[in-house]
Amino acid sequence: MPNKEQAMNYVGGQWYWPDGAGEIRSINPADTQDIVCVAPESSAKDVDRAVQAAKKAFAAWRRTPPPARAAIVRKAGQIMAERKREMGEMVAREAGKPIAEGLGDVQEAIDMADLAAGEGRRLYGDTAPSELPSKLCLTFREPLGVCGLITPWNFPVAIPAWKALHALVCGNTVVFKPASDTPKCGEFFVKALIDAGLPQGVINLVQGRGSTIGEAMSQHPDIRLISITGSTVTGKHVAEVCGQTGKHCSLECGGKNAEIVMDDAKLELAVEGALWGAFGTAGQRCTATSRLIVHESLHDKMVAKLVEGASKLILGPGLNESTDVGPLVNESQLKKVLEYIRIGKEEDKAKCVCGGGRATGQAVDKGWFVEPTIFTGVTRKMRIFQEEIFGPVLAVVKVSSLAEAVETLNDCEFGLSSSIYTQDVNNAMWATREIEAGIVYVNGPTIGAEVHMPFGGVKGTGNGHREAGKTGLDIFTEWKTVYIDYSGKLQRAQIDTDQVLADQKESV
Ligand code: UN1
Repeated sequence: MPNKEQAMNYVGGQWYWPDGAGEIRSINPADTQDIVCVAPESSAKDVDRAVQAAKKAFAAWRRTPPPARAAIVRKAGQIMAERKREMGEMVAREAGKPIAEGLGDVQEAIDMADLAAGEGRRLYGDTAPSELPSKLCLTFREPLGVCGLITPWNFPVAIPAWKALHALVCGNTVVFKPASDTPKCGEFFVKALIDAGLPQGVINLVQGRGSTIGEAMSQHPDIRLISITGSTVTGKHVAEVCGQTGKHCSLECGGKNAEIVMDDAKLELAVEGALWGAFGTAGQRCTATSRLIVHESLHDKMVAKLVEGASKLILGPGLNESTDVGPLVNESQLKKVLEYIRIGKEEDKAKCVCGGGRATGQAVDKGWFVEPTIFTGVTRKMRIFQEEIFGPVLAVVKVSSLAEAVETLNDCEFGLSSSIYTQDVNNAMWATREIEAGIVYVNGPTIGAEVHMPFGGVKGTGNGHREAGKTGLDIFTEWKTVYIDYSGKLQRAQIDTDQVLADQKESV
């Protein structure tokens, strides 16, 4: 293929293709004949090269005043705003998202630049009194060093931004591995930072497979933190390796998010929320609605409206303005989702009331499209209720009370996002307290997180960290505690404190 577009590595300020590296093809999932680019199958050697560059750059970057670091991040945000259309179109082409969602992805990165840049003038620490006279206690946030960032294809600009922009403002240097399905989007993101004036070696981009590059990053002794968004299986493995090599590790893994609809809910609103939550991004969001828990009094009406709404959704390439639902990202994902649909059809009592197969027709024949699919009669033990499918498949469960609804929602290994539709504030607040999830929406779908709020989940979804928000800073910094003694003598904590009180009494 002459003149084929390449997505290269960027290390120490140089773009390069590793000698003899194999090619990973980035394919437009809506038209598998369209090869977006090829990326190198980099090796552990490339990871090491990137880590050495990041280590070298760290010495100066950590001493750069945070407002100066933030100025570059702000500029990168402005550049992404200028390139929003071009980047959004690349998201639509490479990841298959409808163009409005592609633009939303880039907007989320711009928003994140705005948030992270502001932190350059905060990064607040604490001051505290000492138990001893003429002594002062302070805390400072310090960068960790080289951070390894492993990101998914489904938010190929936004999630790198969540991770990298906080990491950089905090003074870390970065080795970034984008998903092998979306190397070009990863490159576009890095280019915005380079063009904003980020010094050489501060961000390094290594393209390749997770099994090689992610593994080499997790193993590397000079990487201090791995932050990964991916499947629970991969996340757990990375956490194990990080444990063995003494790294920090922040995990953002699977979800099986549910929308609860109570008997007093505004039905149209709940239906709209479920359609957007379940079929937006073709169900390929960590926050997608994959379970719908409906009060029996509304169940039949709601299912009928959902089926009507789902069958009206327009499937097609993301670059078509009229598309509502794009393709699945790759062939193995297509096979996995179709397999789950097959399992659902065979599961006891579950009934496929909408979709249920690969989509066909002129607009979709060239790509990996699956029909928006709805199962009713689902019960808690079923695999389509319990397991993350990451596709346009919604499992509907009928319940008869709020307590049963919440118990049903919680009966699952994941805990990322959740939602409840009700007009009753008491029920909403009770559910908000009882739901086991990192995010709860009241009268809104399970998707729609904003960058200035903490993002993450409980149980199998993560390991206690929250990205974005102000909590993102905790992932990318360590605390340094400083005591300043200006008494001019040795003062012993915990021991001389009695003497301090005695001296105090004497002087009264
Ligand atoms: C993800 O699903 O991987 O709330 C991230 C949302 C988006 C972020 C989702 N703002 O759905």
